[in-house]
Amino acid sequence: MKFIDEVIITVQSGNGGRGCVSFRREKYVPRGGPDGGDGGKGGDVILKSTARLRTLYPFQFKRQFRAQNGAHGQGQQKTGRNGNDLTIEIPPGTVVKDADTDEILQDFTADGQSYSVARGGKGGLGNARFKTSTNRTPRYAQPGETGQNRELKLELKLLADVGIIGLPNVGKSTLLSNISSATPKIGAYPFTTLTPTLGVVETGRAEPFIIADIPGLIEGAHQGAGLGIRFLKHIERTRILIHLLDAQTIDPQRPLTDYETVNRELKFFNPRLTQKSQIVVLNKMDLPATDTAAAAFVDALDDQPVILISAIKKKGLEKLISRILELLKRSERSDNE
Ligand SMILES: Nc1nc2c(ncn2[C@@H]2O[C@H](COP(=O)(O)OP(=O)(O)OP(=O)(O)O)[C@@H](O)[C@H]2O)c(=O)[nH]1
Ligand SMILES: [Mg+2]
Repeated sequence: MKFIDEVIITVQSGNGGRGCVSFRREKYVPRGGPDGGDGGKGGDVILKSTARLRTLYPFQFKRQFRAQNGAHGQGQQKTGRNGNDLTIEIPPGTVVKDADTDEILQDFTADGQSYSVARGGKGGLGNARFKTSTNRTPRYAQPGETGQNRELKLELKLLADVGIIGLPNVGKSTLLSNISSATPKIGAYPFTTLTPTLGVVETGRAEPFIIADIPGLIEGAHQGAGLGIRFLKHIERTRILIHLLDAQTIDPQRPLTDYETVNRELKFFNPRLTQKSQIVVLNKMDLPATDTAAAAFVDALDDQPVILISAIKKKGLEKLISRILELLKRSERSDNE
């Protein structure tokens, strides 16, 4: 499941400050010696991975980065201040390439790694440095070194944070298409989705998250029925699952049948998948007679909260997204512990 986020940014490290040409002026010392200080070093541009970010989304708004220049040197041997380094945060999983050569500069695999991509220019030496026995009044100083300007390509292989599971035809792809940027195929028949699809959900409230719609599961999928369960490997690394059900196909007499079927297949594939946080969602609540089925389902499920939506009418989606954000936040905290 390849889904790559890619962005090109320009970084510029700070220029070094100019060295200063200056001579001491003191009472009774008509011709003081040179006292021009050195220029400060320009700031570096540093990339740093942080687990707080999951996408390259912030770079949609800002693509040019500049570290501070070093200050110029001054008289009385005053060295100019060094420019501040500029740290750019990127999500773990980002590969940084030189945009011109495509050479890989750094592969950020974990949280908290940093790498300097552009070194700040050195400060120029002030004239005080050039005093010699033969030249006691040097009238020159060095200019500061110019900072580096680089184009970088950031590439991030997206991993899904949230997986949507459920029987065929329950509306998984419809849900994906209505909350994310993805445009999966939707059809009024089972197995419309043949391969997993990823979408980015931009909520405006938090970091965007990645959601994966996977092909429908059916009873016996672990033995190869339908499309089988090999797609489940794509959700092994998600933080949470949305278990989507079609409210219209729920039999009020045995409301948990579909729900249990899917959970059973998950367990056959990998028992650890059943321990992931699941958000149970009943879809197609716009259809007639779904209220009764939903009530029976909620009753039978007992302690677990159930979210009711109509993916097609975009009803209840805000609530679902809030719940996802809440659980993602919680799972982040437990990752850091
Ligand atoms: N009435 C109603 N129909 C819906 C809703 N959501 C999806 N549908 C319809 O249900 C059918 C299946 O939708 P899909 O989104 O393709 O379902 P899926 O779960 O991705 O199906 P597979 O990919 O085959 O597993 C389509 O005809 C949709 O228009 C809903 O909220 N209400
Ligand atoms: Mg589908």
